[in-house]
Amino acid sequence: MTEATRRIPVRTAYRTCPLCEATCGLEITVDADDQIVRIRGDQDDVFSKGFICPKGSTLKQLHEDPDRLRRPLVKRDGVHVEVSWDEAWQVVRDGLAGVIDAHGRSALAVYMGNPGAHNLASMTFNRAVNLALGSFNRFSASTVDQMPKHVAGGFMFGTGITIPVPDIDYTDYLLMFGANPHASNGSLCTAPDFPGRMRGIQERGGKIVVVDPRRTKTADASDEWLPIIPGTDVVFVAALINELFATGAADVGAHVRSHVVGVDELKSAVAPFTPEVAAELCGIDAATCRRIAAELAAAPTAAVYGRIGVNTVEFGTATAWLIDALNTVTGNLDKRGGAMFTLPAAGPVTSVGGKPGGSGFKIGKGHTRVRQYPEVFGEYPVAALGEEILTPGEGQIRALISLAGNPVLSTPNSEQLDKALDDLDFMVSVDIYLNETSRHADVVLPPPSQLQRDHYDISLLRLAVRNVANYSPAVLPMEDGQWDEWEILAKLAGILQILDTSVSVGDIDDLAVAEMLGGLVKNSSSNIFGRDVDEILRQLEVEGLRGPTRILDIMLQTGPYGAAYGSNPSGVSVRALLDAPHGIDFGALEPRIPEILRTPSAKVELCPPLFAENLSKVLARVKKNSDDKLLLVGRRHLKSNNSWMHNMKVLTKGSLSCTLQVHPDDAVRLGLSHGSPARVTSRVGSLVAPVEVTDAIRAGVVSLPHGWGHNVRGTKLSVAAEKPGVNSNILTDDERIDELSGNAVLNAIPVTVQSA
Ligand SMILES: Nc1nc2c(c(=O)[nH]1)N[C@H]1C(S)=C(S)[C@@H](COP(=O)(O)OP(=O)(O)OC[C@H]3O[C@@H](n4cnc5c(=O)[nH]c(N)nc54)[C@H](O)[C@@H]3O)O[C@H]1N2
Ligand SMILES: Nc1nc2c(c(=O)[nH]1)N[C@H]1C(S)=C(S)[C@@H](COP(=O)(O)OP(=O)(O)OC[C@H]3O[C@@H](n4cnc5c(=O)[nH]c(N)nc54)[C@H](O)[C@@H]3O)O[C@H]1N2
Ligand code: SF4
Ligand SMILES: [Mo]
Repeated sequence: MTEATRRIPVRTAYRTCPLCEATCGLEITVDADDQIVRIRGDQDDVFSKGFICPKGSTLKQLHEDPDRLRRPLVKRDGVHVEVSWDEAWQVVRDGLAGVIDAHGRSALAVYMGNPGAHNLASMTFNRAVNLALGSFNRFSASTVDQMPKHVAGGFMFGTGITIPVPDIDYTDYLLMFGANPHASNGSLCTAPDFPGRMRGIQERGGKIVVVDPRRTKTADASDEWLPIIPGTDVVFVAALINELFATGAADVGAHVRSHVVGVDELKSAVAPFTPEVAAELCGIDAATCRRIAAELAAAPTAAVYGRIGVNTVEFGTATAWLIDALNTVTGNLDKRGGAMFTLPAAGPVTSVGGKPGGSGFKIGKGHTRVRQYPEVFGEYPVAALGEEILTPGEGQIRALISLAGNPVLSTPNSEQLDKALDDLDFMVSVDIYLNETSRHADVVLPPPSQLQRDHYDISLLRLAVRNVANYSPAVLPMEDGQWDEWEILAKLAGILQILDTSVSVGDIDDLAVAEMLGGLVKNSSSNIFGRDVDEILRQLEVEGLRGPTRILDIMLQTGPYGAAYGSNPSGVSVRALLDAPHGIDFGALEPRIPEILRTPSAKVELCPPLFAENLSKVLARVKKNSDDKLLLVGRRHLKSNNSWMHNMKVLTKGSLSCTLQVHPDDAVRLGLSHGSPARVTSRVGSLVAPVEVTDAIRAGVVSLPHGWGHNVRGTKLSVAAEKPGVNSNILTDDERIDELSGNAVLNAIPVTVQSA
């Protein structure tokens, strides 16, 4: 008899999975001792309808993992030991005060990792930490990820978060660049059961084309695979647009015509990119390029979508821009079945009313010290973090606060960053594991497990293919003495601010709420404009809300479907969502232009001059690759999640997935055989990985997944250490970034490969 069958479930909880962007609803049964009995897909979830991947049910194993930290750790004589929270906070205060006394606040930095985007506490309280820092040294996983999309959206539509999503449930034609939703379950396109939704396109008689140097599962499930040379998509997309202009097929459509400017400028900008030029550089012949352009033009509706494989490259922003320009000139911007904008229940600013037009998107509010990289979307490129720590001089970073991040495995030239973290005077990690990054921290502050906190996907539901809201209260109670993640963040912010441990978490929470409500009652487009703040605070008190859930309630109530604290009794609030445990569906995406636009012109800027200028450099920089080098790309596996779920035995059992994929022709030429070790060397580093010979990759390209390399001392990851894999970011180059966004270049890395 298994353990699960012995346990008797006494209650069922519904909870959105926080592990990836798909936001699947989970049905979780719990026994009388608050032990998880079973986790499966929630059939009644309004969005995911029962879909679940192999990771979803491992929230149980994650919660029960003996390696997951329960108490704060402090490093003493090089070894981490458990201490009380009071002791930990004192060490935090003293460490920060020491660095500030010696070097000033410009020596402080923060790094925010990916799980923060899936976490209600981080979404509402990371801001307090950032503000209290008193330095501009903010870094995050966004610059190894989607920053190009923020910049493209910012200049084209007016805010960094105005990012269109492919309307996959209604489209007739999906053209995907550098995305593998069969492994990732989709990204910047929140769509639980992405594979099922792809099948839906085909069942409706539509077509899916995948552009990827690897023949992924997604490519296999599609109608056509175009094995492009890595790093060249910018040329191919420009050529598609050029071809549409050349054949007279380019047309933004009557529905947005009066709201789009820059069509002629776009036409000139892409003029050098003929299908013949694309064929030479991208490895996709001119006839195919012309045919795809014609298919896009002819399809009743079409959506073009690009993700990691085209975001983390040298021309990531230009590619992201051109993809949405392509959506526009095929008449598919803001049209059902095309590229559309979500109207989320909770934020951002474009969802709480207001007119088109605004101050627009700007970059360069500050510059990094060493290489003068401009600030983008409130932060600096994480590729520069290592050099900012290691390079002496005024403003050198001496202390780091790492919030839910593992940059040692996830950012470029990670051996350099590993050294840099060793060199710091003080480091704090807020993390559930002692891993490759947090092992450097003087203090590690562990939040409770994913099942012990309230959840709402603020950021991912802003990018969903339907307008959906879903709130889940914590499934399991906290243990005695545990600190919730928002309390940790608020306390950290308070200590940063006044360098005193007596600061009260409740005061910081109250301050944040007062500031938020104060702004809303003065905003004439808000649904609580002119209302009395105290009256609303009293309502919140009656509901017994505090922390992130109180802030969420304000966002929901003042959002587009909001209850507005009594003015719209049938509207949405935390209470309303508690009464709807499977979520509320507000329907399919609806057109939002011009209301959503916040550019100074109040128009869609189809050809921002900065982007056109960047595009003009492409042909000089994107060269044919020399024959002695191979191009390294990354990949994801369904049962892995960036760097941090390799301690779950249920996910890592079976053959090791951290292999170097090599095409059979390259294997023969280089004398490599399946399973044998190969040495891979780039400008910055070298490693040895086992070879996987496969024809599911373009010749001349090799692939390693990221997030591995768990064989370092001083961590507590007993399962992951058994199958450590290698860290692919030893090979990626911190000196190569997309100059418009500061995004790291993680794909199309020139490497040499030899038998080891
Ligand atoms: N070569 C290459 N590198 C890549 C990529 C690639 O495609 N190729 N992808 C990039 C992308 S898209 C991303 S998003 C980044 C990710 O980069 P990071 O965000 O730096 O790394 P993660 O692996 O997500 O690690 C998250 C950390 O948060 C901890 N954690 C998990 N849940 C919680 C929580 O609820 N609270 C707290 N406080 N901590 C938590 C984990 O233990 C882990 O230490 O990696 C990037 N790196
Ligand atoms: N199972 C699982 N799911 C995840 C994650 C995970 O680690 N594991 N991570 C989550 C995160 S943080 C993110 S950001 C998303 C990312 O979600 P996706 O963007 O779907 O990421 P990948 O699955 O890495 O797919 C990227 C694809 O780009 C291809 N590629 C590489 N270089 C190029 C290029 O130059 N041109 C083109 N056209 N293609 C290229 C790669 O071969 C790969 O197939 O996934 C999320 N979901
Ligand atoms: S697809 Fe993503 S959200 Fe859904 S169960 Fe898997 S990890 Fe969780
Ligand atoms: Mo990511």
